[in-house]
Amino acid sequence: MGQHNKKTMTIDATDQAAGGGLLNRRFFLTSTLLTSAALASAKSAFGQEMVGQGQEDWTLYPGSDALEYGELSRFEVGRVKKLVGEVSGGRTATSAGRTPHHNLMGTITPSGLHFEVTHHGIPDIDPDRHKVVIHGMVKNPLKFDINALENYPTVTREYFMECSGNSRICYEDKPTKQHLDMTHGLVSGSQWTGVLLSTLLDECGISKDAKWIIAEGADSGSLSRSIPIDKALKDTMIAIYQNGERLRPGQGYPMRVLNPGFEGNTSVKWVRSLYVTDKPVMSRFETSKYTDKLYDGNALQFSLELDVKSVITRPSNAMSLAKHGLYEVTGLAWSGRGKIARVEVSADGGKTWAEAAIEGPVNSIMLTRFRIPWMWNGTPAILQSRAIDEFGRVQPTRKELISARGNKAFYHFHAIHSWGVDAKGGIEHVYA
Ligand SMILES: Nc1nc2c(c(=O)[nH]1)N[C@H]1C(S)=C(S)[C@@H](COP(=O)(O)O)O[C@H]1N2
Ligand SMILES: [Mo]
Repeated sequence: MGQHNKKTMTIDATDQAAGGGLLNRRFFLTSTLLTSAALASAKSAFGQEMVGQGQEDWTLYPGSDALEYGELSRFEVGRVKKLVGEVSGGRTATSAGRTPHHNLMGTITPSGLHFEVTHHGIPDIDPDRHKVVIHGMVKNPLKFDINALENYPTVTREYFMECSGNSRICYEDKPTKQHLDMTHGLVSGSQWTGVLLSTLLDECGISKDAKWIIAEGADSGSLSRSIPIDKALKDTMIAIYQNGERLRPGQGYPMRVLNPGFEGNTSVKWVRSLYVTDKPVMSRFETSKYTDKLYDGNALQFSLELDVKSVITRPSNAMSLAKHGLYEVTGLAWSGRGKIARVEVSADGGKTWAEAAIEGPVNSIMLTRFRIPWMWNGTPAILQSRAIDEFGRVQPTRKELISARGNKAFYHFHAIHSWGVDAKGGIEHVYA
């Protein structure tokens, strides 16, 4: 370690970090790779040699004008969310768009690719006619529109959002042929700006007997959820901006609740009422949905905090390995309780593990990117990642999770995910 100076493709014993070809996470820092593509040369406008550049069409004519709102390159238009609708009584009940993490890098999900779950459709809200009212066990009930909210001190923080139904397909008996968007597309990361709910509650003056806040949305089904008062006073935010812009309609325009690290359903979009009370409301979304059935048929309610979880996004099953050689294995890790402390990667189905490099700064309750070099020599492999958070919570194996949660479990799947790589470089979801 530390001995290698800019070496090329030679790998020795000190580079090996675990079985199956996983290399030390510092390998990329100390080595350069030989690229085999031969470089052709051309001349620039000023006559300099321009290695590897031809005189393509776009260099010969003026391009198009600037746009009022930028858009994707026309060569990138297929990189979209995966839409899934659930039909009930002849109309779409729940509709979801899932983030294609296999196409993305970094930790901020572009707003247009942030996952969306809507149980009653996306309302078309005029911000001049929308208000949120804080009432119930308070001294002064108050109403805020978006302009009023903007006059309060705001905070800007990065948080992931995850639906507790994310990865539920992985509870099923057989691995899925669907891509990463169907197994892990209900989690995204954003930079959110808004007003802390504690700031607003402080102005309303809540009763000392207050225990819950019932948040209700202005969508046609008035989705409502009960938020424990401790959470509301700690870090719940009324978000009005996402990644520097006003919220997108699908994310709750013009204002939403954001409960960092809690299951996504509690982050009520299009929020219009915050009712301070001493008991939970027992709404449809905390009784018939978003509860956890146990072995004995009883159900756990209010399992709100999300677990520690990770997934390898590249390589994954929407792609294949074209040739033997050096790859970067990368993915995302997150914890509903705090920071990711460590991520380990295995190429042999969990027999041996190597520590991945974590790309900082690591934010609390936010997606964290990890990466590790991997030399694939053509032998079948099983790639896995295992996240550990700052509280020592370790992502379990699928077997461990199912034996702890029971076979009736549906939400909060967070076990280690396995990608099987065959001798031809094909990649499939497997259970290992
Ligand atoms: N009013 C309202 N809020 C809602 C929903 C909804 O259907 N209506 N869906 C919830 C669910 S199930 C999740 S997972 C998150 C998703 O937030 P996002 O769509 O911004 O990713 O919003 C929650 N808030
Ligand atoms: Mo959800």
